[in-house]
Amino acid sequence: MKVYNPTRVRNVVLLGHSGSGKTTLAETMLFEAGAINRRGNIEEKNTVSDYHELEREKEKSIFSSFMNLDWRGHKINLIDTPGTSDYIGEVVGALRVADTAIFTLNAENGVEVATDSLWKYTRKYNVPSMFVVNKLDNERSDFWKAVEEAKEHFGREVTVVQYPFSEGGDFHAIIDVLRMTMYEFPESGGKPDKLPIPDSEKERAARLHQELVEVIAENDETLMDIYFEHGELDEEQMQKGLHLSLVKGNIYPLFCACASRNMGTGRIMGFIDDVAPNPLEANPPKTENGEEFALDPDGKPVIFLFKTHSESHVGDLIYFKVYGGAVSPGMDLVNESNSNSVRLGNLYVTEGQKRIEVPEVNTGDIGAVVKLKDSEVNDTLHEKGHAVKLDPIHFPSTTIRTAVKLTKEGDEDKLGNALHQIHREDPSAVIEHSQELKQILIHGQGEEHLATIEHMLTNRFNLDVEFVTPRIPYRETITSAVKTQYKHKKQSGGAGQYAEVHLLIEPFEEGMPDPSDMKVRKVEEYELPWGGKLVFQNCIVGGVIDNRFMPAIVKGIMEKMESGPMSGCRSRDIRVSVFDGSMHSVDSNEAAFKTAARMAFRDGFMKANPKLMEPMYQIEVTVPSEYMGDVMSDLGTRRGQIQGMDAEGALQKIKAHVPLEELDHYSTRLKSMTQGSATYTREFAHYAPVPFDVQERVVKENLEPEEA
Ligand SMILES: Nc1nc2c(ncn2[C@@H]2O[C@H](COP(=O)(O)OP(=O)(O)OP(=O)(O)O)[C@@H](O)[C@H]2O)c(=O)[nH]1
Ligand SMILES: [Mg+2]
Repeated sequence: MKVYNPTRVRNVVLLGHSGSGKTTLAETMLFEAGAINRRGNIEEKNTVSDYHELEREKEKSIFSSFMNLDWRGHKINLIDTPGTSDYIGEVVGALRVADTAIFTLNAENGVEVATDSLWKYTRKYNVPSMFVVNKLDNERSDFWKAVEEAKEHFGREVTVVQYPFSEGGDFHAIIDVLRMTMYEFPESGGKPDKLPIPDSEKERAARLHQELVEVIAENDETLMDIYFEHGELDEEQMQKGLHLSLVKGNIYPLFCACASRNMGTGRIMGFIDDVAPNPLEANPPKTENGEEFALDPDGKPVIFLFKTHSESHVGDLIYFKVYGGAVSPGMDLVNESNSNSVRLGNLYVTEGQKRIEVPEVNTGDIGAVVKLKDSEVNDTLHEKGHAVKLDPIHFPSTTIRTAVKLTKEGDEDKLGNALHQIHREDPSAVIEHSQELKQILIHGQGEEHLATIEHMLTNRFNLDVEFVTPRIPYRETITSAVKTQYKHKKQSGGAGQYAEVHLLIEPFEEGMPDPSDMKVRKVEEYELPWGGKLVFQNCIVGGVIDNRFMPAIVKGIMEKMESGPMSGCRSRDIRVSVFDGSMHSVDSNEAAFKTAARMAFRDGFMKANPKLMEPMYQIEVTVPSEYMGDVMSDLGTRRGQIQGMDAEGALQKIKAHVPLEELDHYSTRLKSMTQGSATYTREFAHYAPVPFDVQERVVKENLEPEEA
């Protein structure tokens, strides 16, 4: 395997709605470039990219896969990503290391839902982008409609470089308005003949050529001058202009292909070689502190880990991009996240599942390494004494959660390890071991994402699991102030137990005044690990309870707050003032005061008009206007409170507060209500009182009687 100079490397990510042909396009490119000698396809389940068992079963991509090919002396690293929105975690990692994005559009459907949402990511990362309208052989193919839609959604920067001479079953030739040539393909695809543009198309081709020249000239003063003077740019000038415009995001060139019949990929790869930016020219990454980090091929080695993948018999394969210098096996680097020194083992480039050992990976290039100690996605590795930490990949917040339960006991550790590994490989799946809910939760990106995780737990990790509805982390609080007391007295055999406490229990609010009939001697404020506060005030007069018993009293209260008096859920935002009580010279001890405080608190709490609170989430739904009414009325049935609405082009954004309980399966419902065209994000907002019927139900379900 050759080692390439950074200027000859192109990192290209394929993006687009599921089924638009990314995997097929990648396969065709590999074949055309001679990286494989047999062209697989989705139906026969033998593509290089979709090599996982589950991908073959479902006939779609689930993971990003990394391939590389040589096209005329350039190394093109191709990253094929899944188009299903549930696997967005796979896409954001790939986008972080790509220097060019190719969006595939299905010629039959034009711009689809995922195209829109993926587009937003490329804008966020400033990745130069181009389009390939694929499936032009489809009977319902409508190239010009797809172009119109692309311009509507992504702007007039979408510029036609190629269009089909004819579409549907008769598709066999592409007119290229950059080269002003027609490419005519043999029946089986492959290398086309270059022909003059037929007379019938001359006018249209000339007009589109002119448009292209103008867009290019617009973005460069020198070229503009040449254009004014000569009324034309030559091919070299066009390429230079296209390159500058592409890097600046002033043009999104659009090409044609029929991936399954092997037509059009050669020209696209040529364009990537000649026009797409090399890793030194694309937007530099930022450091963790937001400073730009320029790639220096002659500098000290720096690598960024962006993907972990586990292969049987190999263990974790970690993909990295080199952001400075060059790395080779045996090199010692420091992992900036944990300051550990790590030695690089064998280095590879991959062709889907196949690993090819390489002696070195240069700046800008992508490689993979096995058995890298104590390292994971988002770590930066650098030479000792040359510390740098690159901005991590920001994975999207999750939209769905489930609880996972073992169907038989005894596999707890195995389940824990499996979930840890799943998160390592896919940080967009978040695992939560909730002590509070006594459940293990998996948070993910959609129903299909969770189903894939379940499949992995069952098939890859051989676990018998069940996904069940997660409990809701309710909170308890009180709404009025009460005074309460409890005397704990026990005489059993030897030493007895004695403690008496009198408490004032009030709903806590910031800035509330001291109790009017007490003198506060000491205030302690506790931030509760589950949110909210406990404020404890010592108002004892005349030393009726020793100071040394105060911590035990707090402990007793805290215990009851952790397992709330009303429903066993956690309590919050309460002020307790201990103002009276008594002790016994022999029988009083910490345990006795803890019990007395716990019981007094419990009794008082129940008399203080307790209220159950539920977590409210701030959600933001993005939906085409025509489904707006349906989404709004559905939110009404979910006890949603609309906070606001905003128009964004043809889309509407709805902001609302919705109880977590009502968000179970919301992403699925939203998809089915809007034919998959709506997306949503969610984030915890605050706690709010639950309706009376919910409170009654939860209390009944959870309350266990308690003895002192
Ligand atoms: N007629 C026709 N079918 C194609 C073409 N390209 C791909 N297909 C078919 O379209 C289907 C989807 O293709 P994929 O390559 O899996 O699409 P993808 O974009 O990778 O989809 P995801 O992996 O789900 O994101 C498969 O059945 C392909 O055989 C094409 O140019 N013409
Ligand atoms: Mg695919």
